[in-house]
Amino acid sequence: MIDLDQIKLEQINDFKAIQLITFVSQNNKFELNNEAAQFLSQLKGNIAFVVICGKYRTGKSFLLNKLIDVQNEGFQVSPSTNSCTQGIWLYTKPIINKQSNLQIYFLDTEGSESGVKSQTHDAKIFALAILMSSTFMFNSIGCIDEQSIIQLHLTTLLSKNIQVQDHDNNNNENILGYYTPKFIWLLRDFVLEMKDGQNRKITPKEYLELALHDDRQYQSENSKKVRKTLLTCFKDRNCFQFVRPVINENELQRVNQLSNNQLREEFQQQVTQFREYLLKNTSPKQLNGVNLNGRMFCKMIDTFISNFNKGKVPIISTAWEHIVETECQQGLAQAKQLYETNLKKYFGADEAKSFEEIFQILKKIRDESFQTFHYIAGIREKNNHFEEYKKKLLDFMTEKENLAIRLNDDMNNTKNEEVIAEVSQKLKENLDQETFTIDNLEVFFQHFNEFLTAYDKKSAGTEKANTLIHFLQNHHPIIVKQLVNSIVQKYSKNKNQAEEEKAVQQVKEKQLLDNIKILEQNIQQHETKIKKLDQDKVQLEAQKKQLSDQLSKLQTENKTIRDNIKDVDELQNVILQKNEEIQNLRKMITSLQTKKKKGCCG
Ligand SMILES: Nc1nc2c(ncn2[C@@H]2O[C@H](COP(=O)(O)OP(=O)(O)OP(=O)(O)O)[C@@H](O)[C@H]2O)c(=O)[nH]1
Ligand SMILES: [Mg+2]
Repeated sequence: MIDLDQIKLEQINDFKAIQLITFVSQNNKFELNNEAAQFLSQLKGNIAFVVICGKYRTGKSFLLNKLIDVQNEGFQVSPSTNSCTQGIWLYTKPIINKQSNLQIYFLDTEGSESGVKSQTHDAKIFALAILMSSTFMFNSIGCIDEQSIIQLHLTTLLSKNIQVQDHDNNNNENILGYYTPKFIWLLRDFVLEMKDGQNRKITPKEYLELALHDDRQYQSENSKKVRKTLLTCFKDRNCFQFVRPVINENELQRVNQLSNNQLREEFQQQVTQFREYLLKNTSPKQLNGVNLNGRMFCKMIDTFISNFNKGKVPIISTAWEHIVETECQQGLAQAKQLYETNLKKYFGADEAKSFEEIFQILKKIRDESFQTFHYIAGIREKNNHFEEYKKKLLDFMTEKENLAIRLNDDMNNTKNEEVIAEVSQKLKENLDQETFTIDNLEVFFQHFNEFLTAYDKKSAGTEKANTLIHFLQNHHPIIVKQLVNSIVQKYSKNKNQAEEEKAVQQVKEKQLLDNIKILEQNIQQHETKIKKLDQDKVQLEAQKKQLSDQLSKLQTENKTIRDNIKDVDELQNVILQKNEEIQNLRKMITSLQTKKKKGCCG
């Protein structure tokens, strides 16, 4: 089996016929040609396939060349009696319906009944042709008669060579009708006038219908069976007639070398009309109601071929499952590729992104990838493989997202470290210089706020807070220590001052006490002196009294003396002397009194 995902897509510029399916007689196997698979896998948009089948040497390849409007570079046409076309061929140039943008490709098949290959082989080619067609053309020479109908006996083998489901084979032929293409019978060298039983002119389509519904008794069982199968399996039927392209037998042999204007005008017109019909009436190739792209078409053929090669009958439902799974795989692969490309595009630069930015980008590329996946894998909602591959994609994207966030965080962390080093410069300088004290806390907070604002503005990423916390954890001991130091310093300064003042006070108190003591001593001394003075006063007063007494006595004596008048002068001197003594004593008393007074007050 060809791994379609591994096929390298190349633009095929030159149009040519390429072999699509080869039959390798040595091992009795069909092969899907690599070049054709490569070509088909890159086809985008709506595509359709018109396939021709029929007896060998009946001008099939030649007619296709005329429909594509190519000559030598078209399908191979040989003048000999030997079977020419082998296997199934594809022409790389389509005819295009510009309105519906449908590319219609032509497939040429090897002629049946060549005698070289078995009927089983012919039936397989016929079955493959039916399975590949959007429009199936059966080519025969002359009118529709018993002989030409029997040529279509391969249709009766269809239900043996194509199975719709892998179970319930009873109704296979009827169900097959839903999977078969449009059927067109091409009548070559047809020169007769088409008329019904009542001799009325009829269209080729009516002619075909009459032939298929003809149930006259003389028909063979084989013929009846073919008619019945055609009516059951092909619901959409039509018929086209062509005159011989040239009249001259010699020219007919080299008909492929003739230019268009050398062909009969009627034949040219019929070709043109038929091409127009195909352009208008061919539908995109579908399976299960879904338009197939080139890759899906390729996968379908590949599955059918491998079934035949294994000796099995191709099962449409199995082929469909393979197609769906291949598309899911393809959807997953393309979505992953797009995701990786977008990741590189948005996260390729060394520049870290902000938290908000990264989430916006991741959402955008997640959506884009998912859309791609859905576009390819969602060929039918809720197909059997969709959810499984969707989960694979989601897991893949989640893993990549986590990685992207981690890488971005790493980038951010490095950047944030640089930012924090830059914006904390001023704060650090002040800390180093121990500028902050308990008395200028507002300055500290101002610096700190400036630092926080600048960091918040310049930093980025989910880990920005952690970087800040880490910084603060490292620096807060310094900040706290410095502030505590400043508090300690302030209070220790106040304490010293208070102690000094207290000491001075104590000295003063001591001095005061000492002074009081001295004063008390003085007072005591003075009191003692006063006491003494008092005693002296008493003594002196006693003395004074005594002296007064003496004076009185003396005065009395004086009087007596005077009376006695004895040595008055001497007595007078004594009196004078005594007066002097009295004067002295008075002075002493006065002085003592003064002293006492002072001692009381001092
Ligand atoms: N009578 C008749 N002969 C034709 C017509 N077109 C082509 N031929 C002749 O048939 C020969 C074979 O033509 P091809 O186009 O190769 O026929 P084929 O059906 O593709 O043959 P295989 O590939 O062998 O099956 C040509 O060389 C012509 O001589 C036609 O419309 N009528
Ligand atoms: Mg041919």
